[in-house]
Amino acid sequence: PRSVRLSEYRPPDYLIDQVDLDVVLDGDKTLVTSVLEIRPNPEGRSNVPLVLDGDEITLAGPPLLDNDELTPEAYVETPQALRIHMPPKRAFSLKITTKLDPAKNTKLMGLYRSGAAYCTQCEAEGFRRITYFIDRPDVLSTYRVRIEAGRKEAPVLLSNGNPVEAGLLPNGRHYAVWDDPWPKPCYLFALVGGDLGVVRDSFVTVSGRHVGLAIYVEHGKEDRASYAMDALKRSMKWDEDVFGREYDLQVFNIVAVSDFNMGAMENKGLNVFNDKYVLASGDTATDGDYAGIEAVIAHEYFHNWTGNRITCRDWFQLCLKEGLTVFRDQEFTADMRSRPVERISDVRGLRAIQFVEDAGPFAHPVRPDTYREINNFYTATVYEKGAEVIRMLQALIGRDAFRLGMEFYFSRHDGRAATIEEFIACFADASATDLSQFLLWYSQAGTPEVAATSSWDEDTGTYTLNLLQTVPKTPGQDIKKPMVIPLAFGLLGMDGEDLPIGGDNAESGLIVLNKAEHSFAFRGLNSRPVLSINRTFSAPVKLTTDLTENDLFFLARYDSDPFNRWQALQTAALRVLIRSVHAVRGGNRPLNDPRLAEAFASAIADPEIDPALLAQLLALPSETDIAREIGNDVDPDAIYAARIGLKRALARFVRGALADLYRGLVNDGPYSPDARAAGRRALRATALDLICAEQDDASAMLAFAHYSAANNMTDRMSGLAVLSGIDRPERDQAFADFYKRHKGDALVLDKWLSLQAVIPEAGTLDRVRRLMKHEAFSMANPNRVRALIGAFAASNPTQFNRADGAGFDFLADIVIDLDPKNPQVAARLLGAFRSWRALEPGRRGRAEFALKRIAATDKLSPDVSDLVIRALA
Ligand code: HT7
Ligand code: ZN
Repeated sequence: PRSVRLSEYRPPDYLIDQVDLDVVLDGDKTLVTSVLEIRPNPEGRSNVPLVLDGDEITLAGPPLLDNDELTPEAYVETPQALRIHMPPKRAFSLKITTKLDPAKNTKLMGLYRSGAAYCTQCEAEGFRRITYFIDRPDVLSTYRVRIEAGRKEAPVLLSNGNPVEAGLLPNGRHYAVWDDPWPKPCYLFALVGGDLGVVRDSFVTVSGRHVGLAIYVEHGKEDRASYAMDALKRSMKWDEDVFGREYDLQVFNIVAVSDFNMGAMENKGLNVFNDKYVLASGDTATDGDYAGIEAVIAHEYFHNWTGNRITCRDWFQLCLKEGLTVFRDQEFTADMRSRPVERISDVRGLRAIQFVEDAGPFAHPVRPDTYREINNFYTATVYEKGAEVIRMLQALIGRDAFRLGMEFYFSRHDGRAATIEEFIACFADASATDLSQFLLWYSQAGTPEVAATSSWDEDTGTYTLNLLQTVPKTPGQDIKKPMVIPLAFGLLGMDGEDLPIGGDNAESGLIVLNKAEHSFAFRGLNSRPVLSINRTFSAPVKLTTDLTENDLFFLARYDSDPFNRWQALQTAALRVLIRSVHAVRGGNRPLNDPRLAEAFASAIADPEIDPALLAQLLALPSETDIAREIGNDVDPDAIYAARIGLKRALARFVRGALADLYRGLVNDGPYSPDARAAGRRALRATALDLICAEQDDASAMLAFAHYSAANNMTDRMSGLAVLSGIDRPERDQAFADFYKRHKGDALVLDKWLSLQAVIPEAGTLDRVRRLMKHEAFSMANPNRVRALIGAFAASNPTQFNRADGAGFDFLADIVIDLDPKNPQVAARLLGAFRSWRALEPGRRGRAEFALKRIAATDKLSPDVSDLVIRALA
């Protein structure tokens, strides 16, 4: 596929001010008639053909220009484009009709069928699969949409904006008309027609306007939509309170569908959701699912301003809406739940996925400057690192200037398609700061590494901190410039209290490192302090320090920043684990460190620590964390052995305290998904996991008892998750019981598929193959594919990376098979190869072989071919 480059951006030659769509939903005879009000763009080229994008579509007849049929010589049609050779040099209308077969659309882009509904997905380039159009985000139009369908087949007819008309038609058909007054790019267009249940509510905006809210779900699932509705109302209120953003239509509709390529989509006034992010009840969803629903509902709602009212000029600017909106949803969750716990879980996710992406063949800047397939850039770098960049901006200029900058952004760019430069200029103006160096965060890929070393002068009481930054090479970027790195910090005295900080630019507790190397001196101290740096993870960097392990345990106990208490324990544990991996590879037993066990014991004994935070403190770094820290010549089996070995040693040391903790957290009351109750369940699950680390008969019994006693899905799943790692009869018994209980409930059975896919045992690949034939699995549904195959590839490091290469071969077969049907989902699976070069040579060779086999396959989609090319480059 051809590359698109940011440097080659040109404004569109034509603009489309108004779109009138008439959609007749009728199975394989579905017709879409669009009337476009087009005019030459004064900022574009003149006297050039009008080229409308298309993708796998055909015209039902000749186009009409100002109501006159075009002659065959006046235009050319291909499935990829409709070209009008010599359009008028004035405003004109163009009428186009296309014929579609939604049921045959397995790519789930454009207009397709999901269960009892016709639905659409247009971001990034799906609108061109519905009708020919100038499919780019800087062409903004108002839309009026008439939908017609059979009344029985599709009693619900929805589109963007406000409902303006509806009525009955002969032959059991009916229609509805929707009008969206807000100009939008076509990627925000949506339409739904189907037989769906609905839950309704309402919201009164800050200025007193009444908004009708509705969530449409599969019939019979209405009672599972109440948490999503509650999250929606809280999101609407929060955006008014915190960002001064009011909703701007008479209705806000959400539709949950079961076939969806991603999580959800922010179409104006008509969000379409993967049902996984809408449906929840205590019996079917875990606390994690509830948290996911809250975050995704908020995220899509917040797009109404950051994405919809102000959109992106081009797809290179994707982080303009996505990074900013992730930042907003993370802040929302922090306000709704525990700020430190949210920060820890966001950072865990960032490191597990984005840091790995940034260190491998798929590394790219937060704002990429070239792409072959835009669908491959909906990445952790654009989303999560994009959010970190916004958070750093807030840290650098302060909260007040940040809010003012956001106000500038909303007022300057409302109704427009903007760029990162325009966005950053708002904050430069609001803070009177030069942010040109800060822009490097958008253009330089790779995770910066900061080395902090210190010296202490007893005579003068001066503590000197030296900071050195380097940014590693990434594909296409060998030479890097120093970045602006805001590091929140504190110095702890011997009693564990924060010392008042004097000295070089340190009054605010923030060091801004903007050179390759810089020293900061702190004078007038009585004794050598202990440094707590990158508090709250103020910058997304890899930090190394000269802190001793005793310093780390001191921080774990006393740091006033809960994030860094957690970080100190993680760092200490990682040091032990890495030494242990070397020991295991050398044929020795896994290592442990009694000081770590003591730190665990003292955290458990500390009544000040809330359960959700304690659960995080007691969770060891993941296998991915360890692999990332090791960096190369990675042996996943040795990592697994080191980690389980340490877990067992720690659990033995604090066994009594864990048992008390586990017993003390039991709750027989009714299930509530609130953060406090969820935190207690999370801690109880962590305790169970540690107690059962031996994976012996007693562990199997306890985990089975936990599973059996559960009165909600969270507890049931934590029991089953622990059991899944224990090869005892109770495991199969519990899996069979779970299936019987939830047979027919696809979303719940996804959990069942995933847990089996991540069992770290040699038989798992065969189990996955067997499960692919199970009635609970379907290759046509993205959630099922992700639950079974995605979980195996992304979350089972020992079995996906099997030394014999069978895991890689399996995934390659799946990708090759799925690619023609759903290239987006196939390409996403390839993410599992994001760090294949870091593996030890044997596995690396086998991964390369599998990737080359995919690369050699005929007729690969742009999605898959782009990724294999980059993986192998
Ligand atoms: N903006 C949405 C992205 C999305 C998407 C992109 C490509 C293909 C299918 C898709 N479905 C949704 C979701 C979001 O970030 O809010
Ligand atoms: Zn988004």
